[in-house]
Amino acid sequence: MHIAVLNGPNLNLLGEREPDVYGRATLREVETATRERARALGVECSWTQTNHEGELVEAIQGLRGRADGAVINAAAFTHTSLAVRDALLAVRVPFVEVHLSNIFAREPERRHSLLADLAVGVVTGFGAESYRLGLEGLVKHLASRDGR
Ligand code: CA2
Repeated sequence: MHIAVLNGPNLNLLGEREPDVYGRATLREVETATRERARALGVECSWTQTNHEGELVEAIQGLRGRADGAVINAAAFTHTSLAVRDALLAVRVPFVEVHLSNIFAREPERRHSLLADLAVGVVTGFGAESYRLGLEGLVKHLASRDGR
């Protein structure tokens, strides 16, 4: 099983600023922890971060036939991008939406996701742990769907 983890804009700054909102872990540390969990679960994991909407769209298009599922933190594009939504609708790869912060406890414009209704589930507000929880939920979902 191959799970792709996709990260959107500004997440490369993680750990450098706004630790009260996003925690102290760097994106590299979140990646390491997520890869370790993936290895323990026996799944392959790829990791991408981009600050560009078109690159995120292309990364999603590239999931077809390559990944069994995806863990996606589209960051601000979660709230704004019909292009990211359309790419997810096109590829129909099962995904879990994750967020470090609890988007429902933040400004009104962050409380709506253009992606969530397409997701298997959403994990929001557990800091770096959101990625691990999202990965575990997705792997269980895929395994039970495939009768494993
Ligand atoms: O809580 C999340 O994971 C978010 O997806 C993070 C996005 C934000 O736009 C979403 O509403 C919620 C922002 C990622 C930017 O991360 C930064 C980290 C450190 C310093 C500045 C930005």
